[in-house]
Amino acid sequence: MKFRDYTIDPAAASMLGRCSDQSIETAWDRFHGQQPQCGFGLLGICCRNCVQGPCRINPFGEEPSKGICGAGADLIVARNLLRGVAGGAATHVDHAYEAIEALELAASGNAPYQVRDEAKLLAVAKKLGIEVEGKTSAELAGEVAGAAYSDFANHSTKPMRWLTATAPAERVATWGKLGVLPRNPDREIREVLHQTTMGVDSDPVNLILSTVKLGLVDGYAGLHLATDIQDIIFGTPGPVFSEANLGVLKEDHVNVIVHGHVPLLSEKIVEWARKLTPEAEKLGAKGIQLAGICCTGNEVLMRQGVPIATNFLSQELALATGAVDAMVVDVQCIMPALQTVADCFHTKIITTMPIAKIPGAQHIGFTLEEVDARAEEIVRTAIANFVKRDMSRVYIPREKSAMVAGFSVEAVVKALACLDADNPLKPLVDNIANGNILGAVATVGCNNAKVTQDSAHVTLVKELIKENVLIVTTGCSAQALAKAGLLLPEATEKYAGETLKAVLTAVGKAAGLNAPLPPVLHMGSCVDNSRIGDLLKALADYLKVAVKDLPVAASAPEYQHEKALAIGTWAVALGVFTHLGVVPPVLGGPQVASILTGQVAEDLLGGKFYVETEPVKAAQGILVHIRSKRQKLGI
Ligand code: BF8
Ligand code: SF4
Repeated sequence: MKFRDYTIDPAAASMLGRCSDQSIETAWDRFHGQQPQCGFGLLGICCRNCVQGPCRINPFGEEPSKGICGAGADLIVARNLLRGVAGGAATHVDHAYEAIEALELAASGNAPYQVRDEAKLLAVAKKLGIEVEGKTSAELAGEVAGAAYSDFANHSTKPMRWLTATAPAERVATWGKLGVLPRNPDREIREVLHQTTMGVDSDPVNLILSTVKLGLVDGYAGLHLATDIQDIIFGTPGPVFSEANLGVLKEDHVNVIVHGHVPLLSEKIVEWARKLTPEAEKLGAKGIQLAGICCTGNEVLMRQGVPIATNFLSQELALATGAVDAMVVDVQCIMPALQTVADCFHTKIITTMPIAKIPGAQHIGFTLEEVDARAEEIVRTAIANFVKRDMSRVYIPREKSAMVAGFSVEAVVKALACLDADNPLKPLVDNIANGNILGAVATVGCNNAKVTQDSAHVTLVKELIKENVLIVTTGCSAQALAKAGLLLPEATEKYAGETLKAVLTAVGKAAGLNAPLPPVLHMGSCVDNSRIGDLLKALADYLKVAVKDLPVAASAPEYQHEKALAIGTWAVALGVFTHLGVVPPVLGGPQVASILTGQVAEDLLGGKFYVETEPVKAAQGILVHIRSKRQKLGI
């Protein structure tokens, strides 16, 4: 069946069959409609930065070798990449900024958010050097929000405070020497938009350094800031049981899907869905079934146990079940095509953010101050829409997989403390040192229509855990692995190498689970890649080495978004060997490509990009890297 080439997810494959029968167009159809894709674009050598263009460079060494202004291939590639990374960083920074606003309003009692995690508030305040003694949590929350704002109001040349408070000291020194320490996130994003316009920077190397700087903006003013503040407001996740895949939707329930990235609204929707369940029952539903897609889904999974409906590439397929009464979207990764699919059914798409509207969708704009009223309105709208559902057109695939999620660093440390209360990281480090755990790999990022959905995530992970590599995961990668049943103790039994299995079994037993820990630990949404950064820092500090010396790697096997380029750049800047399973649009610039994937990046940063589209080969490349790091550490 052709849909097997499209996805390895059986629920998605069966929905694709239904869509085809009903002439519902999906991203896969449009992907085929785009073939062949533009070779200049794929190589990154098309420039539209001024209206003399577009200019294209001949990739075969013939003319034209320069744009009208004289820009060559490497310059065009470097500028395009930097703009992409700036776009990615802007999303995360904007997301984090809203979280600060919510914390500030919570502190002043002007919005219905609270400090749910006092311990995290104290930890964040202390890392920022804020005096905590004798202060109420509202005072402290106000000061932490103030410290976050101060980065955005930094008009000096001092580096961002959130970065210097969070990043390993060795890294801060390295980045300082390279001149890439960001000052103010807004200023850096503005500056690179300036830098990349026609007739400003024509030095590809200088542009790459700015790309690294923007990666740091992403890592600290985006990812870290968002996670830190969201944990303070909504709580730091701990282990939670849930389910993933379209089978979580229920025929006899009001089905509401939350999709996007920002938990400030979706957390409230969870609250209101619980409160308004009797209203749904009055209309004949058995209850309200919430489910998530993309990172808003991960946020409410990690903290509330809300199941995952599906991941990025199959978002339209969730609507094609005909069973979704409302899909509530905020920002990022929301396909514009959703409304077209919703129009085939009774489904309401509800947009909620001023910067993310969809023609034809219902807009219920939310503000932090009035979030409760809007969340209530949204859930009531979904309930009212339930009665309009045409049950004869409902088809919900049965597939769903159980999973364990919620592995914040705090939760991992707590589980390890069951083995060694005084020194929780010791059992982990000892088992890495003695080779029971060969290393650790973070699989992150998206789906991409260029890759059979979920196949690269799942294949890569199975190859690695078989070789005793522990996996941590976030984003749509985590959702792919959840659907494939890899976030379960049974997956340890079935797929993990013998020594990894023994370690996970011992930790699981000590933590009172009566089963091994899963071989893949779900650490959250894409902004929660910050948690992986924190884990690496903790391990490096414990071992008294730099992050770049650890036997670890990162992988984005099926990434699509500019955000993934930004996160990947941050990972490389941290010193992490970072695999990309989709070729980034840089190959048309040989100098740029060789800097990013070669010795220069490694010499300057300790990390580099590794591009390999075949997941089994990618796993082998990652294993070679991990083994070489072990050898250098003498373990
Ligand atoms: O921020 S993994 S498809 S949902 S971009 Fe988007 Fe990619 Fe999914 Fe989360 Ni991350
Ligand atoms: Fe062409 Fe230069 Fe304008 Fe780009 S900036 S479109 S290369 S003239």
